[in-house]
Order: sequence, then structure tokens, then C-alpha cells
Amino acid sequence: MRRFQFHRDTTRPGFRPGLLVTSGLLILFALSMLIKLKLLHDNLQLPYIDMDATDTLIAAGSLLALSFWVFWLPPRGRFPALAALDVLLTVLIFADLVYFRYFGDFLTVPVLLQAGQVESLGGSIAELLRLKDLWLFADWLLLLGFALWLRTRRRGRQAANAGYSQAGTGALSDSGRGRRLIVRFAAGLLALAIGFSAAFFPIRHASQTWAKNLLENNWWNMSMYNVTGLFAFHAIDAYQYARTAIGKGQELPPERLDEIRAWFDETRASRSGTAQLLGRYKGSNVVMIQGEAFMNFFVGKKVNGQPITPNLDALRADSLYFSNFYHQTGQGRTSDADLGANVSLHPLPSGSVFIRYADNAFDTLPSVLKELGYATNVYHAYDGSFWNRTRMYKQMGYDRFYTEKDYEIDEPLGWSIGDRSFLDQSLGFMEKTRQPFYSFLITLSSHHPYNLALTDDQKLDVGEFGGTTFGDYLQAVHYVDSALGDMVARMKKDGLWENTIFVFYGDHDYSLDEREAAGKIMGRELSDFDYDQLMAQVPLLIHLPDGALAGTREEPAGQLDIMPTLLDLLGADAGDYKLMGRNLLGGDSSGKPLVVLRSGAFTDGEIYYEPSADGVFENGICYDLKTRQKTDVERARTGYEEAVKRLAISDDVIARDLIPKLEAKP
Ligand code: GP9
Ligand code: MN
Repeated sequence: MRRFQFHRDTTRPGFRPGLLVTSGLLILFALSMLIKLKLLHDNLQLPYIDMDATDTLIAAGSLLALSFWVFWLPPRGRFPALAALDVLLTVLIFADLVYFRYFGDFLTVPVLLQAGQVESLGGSIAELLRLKDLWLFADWLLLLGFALWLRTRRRGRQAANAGYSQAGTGALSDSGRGRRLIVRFAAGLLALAIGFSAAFFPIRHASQTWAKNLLENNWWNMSMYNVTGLFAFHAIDAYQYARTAIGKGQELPPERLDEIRAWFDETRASRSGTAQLLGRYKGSNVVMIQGEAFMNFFVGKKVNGQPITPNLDALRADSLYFSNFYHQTGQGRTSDADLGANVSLHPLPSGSVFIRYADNAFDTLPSVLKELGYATNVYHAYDGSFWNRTRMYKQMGYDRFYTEKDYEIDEPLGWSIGDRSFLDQSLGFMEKTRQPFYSFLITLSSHHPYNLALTDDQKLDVGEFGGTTFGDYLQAVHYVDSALGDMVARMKKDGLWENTIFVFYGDHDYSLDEREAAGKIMGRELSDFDYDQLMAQVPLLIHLPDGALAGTREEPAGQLDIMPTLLDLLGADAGDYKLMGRNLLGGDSSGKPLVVLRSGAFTDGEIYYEPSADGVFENGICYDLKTRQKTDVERARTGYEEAVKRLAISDDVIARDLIPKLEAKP
């Protein structure tokens, strides 16, 4: 067999680290990147999120998994490759840092692809830079110095070698070279295996224990980062984006699209405007408030002889009050309620639409009102990136999102400022806005765990519930009620009340299992079914500028019905929009109500169906709402089929971004 001779060309000396030196370089690279990650982390100043040993392990693992391949390069390419990787990752860290300073969030693929968001950083970039950020680039100086030194050394060697054309002595047999290749390959593979395991297993452990269903239920990019660290966060984001993009690209069978189109055509009248109301309040302002964990069971009730919601009770007297109004939220909680009310689509079975599909097209209340000439603003005194709001609100067509940064922290309470100050300051912003305006406000004080440090004059004497979470909850909602009362009083005083439709509803339940205590407030013992239904209900109040239509309406309604109802009042026919709610003021033309919850439970006002966990229709329970007893499940069959159909249509519309297709003119 012929043997090939390999010759080392010593006339081109370059920096050719062997495996050991390469490992050393890798360690140096990883150390410097770890320091940069720590610098970034310290800059974020996220409460309750620290960088502990596990986070460091994950970060080191991620770095190894990102750089293992340098072992597979020819020795001369290793140093430049690591230097390039250092530059790339440093730029990423720096970009995240600057983006975070502005948006309180990290860059994600959809953000990068949607130039507008980054654009809004615009001129303020310079203001976002700090001198101390230069530390992130400190190792670049070393890299540069080292590269220059190598160059000078090579020049020197080349000069010394000039005139010698002889081949060097480093000849290597092909078996020797083969061995080297194998060792190189094995070293790379080992680095990958160690890196991947160090990052993957702790993340998997967290997502199976305290951060359950991390991927599907990611409600805040920062909480994902808390578990995965920066690089894995970006990897997961890219993966999820690719998966969604592929899903979107897959053509929906044309029959399915026709089926969905047919459903929207058939239900057109149910959301359409009515001759008697359409546009009756054209040009009125709309102030809509979504109350955090604000349930219905205590509205109009007393504790220890004192009314819990005296202000809402007073408001109810000249408002439309829906006493069987359901929240239709899923895992996206507050963001799902927002979606229901402002987009009239069901939330997803997992995760939040705000997080997962913020770049899709929707027919939204702010965007439709904007077309009618409204100024549209949203107010929530908390971190703008929470629930991905900054991005979603932009997509929904709001002119401006007022976040905690816009508020003076003059009443620190709970997560942020107390709702009294929040509502008052928001009203101040509104009064400077051109009219007509649509203002959407999200309260926060009554957020779990409800242990607000209220002063004595803000408190109720909750008697036997004193010192319990349930008692704290009553205190919190009582405080929110009083904040609402102040706001209404100021609106009246400032002359806004007479030309504004004022809407208040609750976002979701209070996450407590307090059947007995709730029963005491309701004045009767609650059955399992009573409590399930109670947990699904929140209040809806609509106050019209002239106090018209006041009274309690008992038919079932849900958050998705808010948008078509308001559009009717304001003179926009909701028929053509792809909304899944019903015009609550449409009378007979709106047809029979059917309120579908994300769990698959539904009610038509006569029965209430609770699905069984196995998903088999017959195993679900059907209650007769008159007797409140179990009844023949067959009575729920038609409603069940329609409920399942609606949820599937909503899911397809959202996940496949169907609205542009459905609304495209043939
Ligand atoms: C935070 C707030 C709370 O901004 O909306 O969200 P939740 O935890 O209720 O879904
Ligand atoms: Mn909430």
C-alpha cells in the first residue's frame, strides 16, 4: 500500500494551539463570557431573581455547547473562531442590555423581525448607554493585543525563514493524522456532551418541578430567563419561533378555511349592530377598567355588617349590570381576559396569546375605534414587558401604553402603586388626551396574595376573616372599590362622566379554595357546583353617558361579548369582524346566548355543562340551572358540539393567523 507523506509547513508558523491549549482558550473564553453574563444580570436588577450556582452551571454549559466545534477546526482556525464567537455573544449581551433598559425585556426573534419595536428605541439609544458598559468589551482589547502580537511574531518568523524552501521535519503518517482527527472529533463531542448536559438537565428539572410547563406557559420572558439563563433563552425563543413559523406556513386545508368562514357568516347577526342602538353613543369616550382578580360573589354583599363594594353598588343603580357574567380565561390569566374583552377571541389551551402570537393580525377594539377617530391608550402601572404587553399593545393598535415608568410612585402598594393613585394619575393623562378617547386600564392592587399594607382607614372590619387570606382579599377588593369610587367622582367633577361609556369587569378568579368563607358572604351553603360557577363569574358593569338601560341582566354573558356590544353602542357594526362574542344588547337578533369557557364548560342560561377530565362528552356533568341539580347530560350535546367547534375555530384563527385570510376580498 502506498503511504502518503504529510509535511508540516513551518514557513507558515501561525498560532496553532493543540488540544490542551485549545481547552485552555475555551476556559478563558467561557470565564470572560460568564463575567459578562454576570454584568448583564446585575444591571437587570430583577427582584427575586438572582444568579446562583445552578444558573452559573447552566451558563457555563450553554457556552460549552456553543463553542465545542472549535475542537473540530484545524488548529490555526481555533483562536480566530473563539474570538469571533466572543464578539458575537458580546454583541448579543450588549444588545439585550440596551433593549432591556428601554423595554424591560430581551430581544426575541419576532422583535428583531419586526423592525418597528426596535425602531422605537430610536434617538434614545444614546441615553441608554452607560460608561460602565465598556467593561463588556474589556477582553476585546486583550484579544486585539494578542492578535497583533501574533502578527508581529509571524512577520518575524517569515523574515527569518526567507530563503529556506525546504520542507520541515514535522511529517505525519496518515495513521497519525487519522488518530489526531479522531481525538479532535472526540474532544469536540465530549465538550458538547458535557455542555449540553450541564445546561439541559437543570433546565429540565426546573421545568418539571417549580417552573412547570415552562415552555408552554411562559408568561414573562424574565421568568423564562430566570430558569434558562440568557443563551438558552435565546435558543428556546428561536426554536419556538421556527416551530410557530412552520405551523403557520402549513396550509390549512381549504375545506377547513371554508368551514371557519361559514361559521363567521352564520353568526354575523349575533354580533351585528341593532337599529335601535347602533351608534346611539357615537363619539362618546370609552373608559374600560379590568379589575385584577375581581370576582362577582361579593358585589353588593356585606361582611360583618359593612358593604364590601359600596361604590360599585352605587354605580350599579344607574348601570347595566350583568349578574351572570363569566371570565373566559385560560393559562394566560390577566392577558387572556384582556384578549377576550379587546379581541373577542378565546385564549389558547396553553400559554398566553400575548406571548405566543403577539405578531399576528387581530381585529381589536382599539384598532376599530382608532378607525372611528378615537385616541386609544392603555394604562397599567407595572413593568411593560409583563405578559409581553409592550409588543402586543403595539400590535393591537394602541397609540400609547402607559407603564409604571409613567407614574409617580406616590402611593407604594403591593407590586406597584395603589390603584387609587393609578386610576387618579391615569385620569390625569386622559384629561390631556384628545377626545373621543378609548382608555383601557388594568388594576393591580387586588393581586394574589392580597396582603396589602393598608392603613386603618382603608380597611374593613372583616370580623371572623381577620388575619386570613380570604379576609385580606376582601380588604383588597374593598380598597379597589373605593379607588373606583374616587375615580368616578373625579370624572363627574371634571365633566367627563356625561360623555363617557364607563365599563368595569373582573379579569379572573382569586385562586383561593374558600368555599365555606365565600358561602358565608353569600349567606348560603355552597355546593361543589355553586362554587365552580362562582369561581367562573366576575362582574360586568356598563354605565352609559345618560344612565340609560340601567338594571340587572341575568342572561349569561362573557368577556368575549364586550367588544361587539361596545361597537354597537358606538356605531360600528361588528358583523364583519372576526369576533367570537355576541352583542349583548342585540335582543332577539343576537340569538340565544352561549358562553363557552376555555375549559370546555359552557352555559346557555338553562344548563351548565362541566366537561370531564378525560374529554369524553358523556362523562361530563350537566346541571339544570333552575333546579341546580344534575340533569340528563344529553341536554348538553348540541351546546357541547358548538362549544368544541368555537374553541377549535378560535385556536385555528389565532395559531394560523387566519384573520387576514378570512377578511381578504376574493
Ligand atoms: C401584572 C398583572 C398580573 O401586570 O396583570 O397578572 P396575573 O398574574 O393576574 O395574570
Ligand atoms: Mn390578573
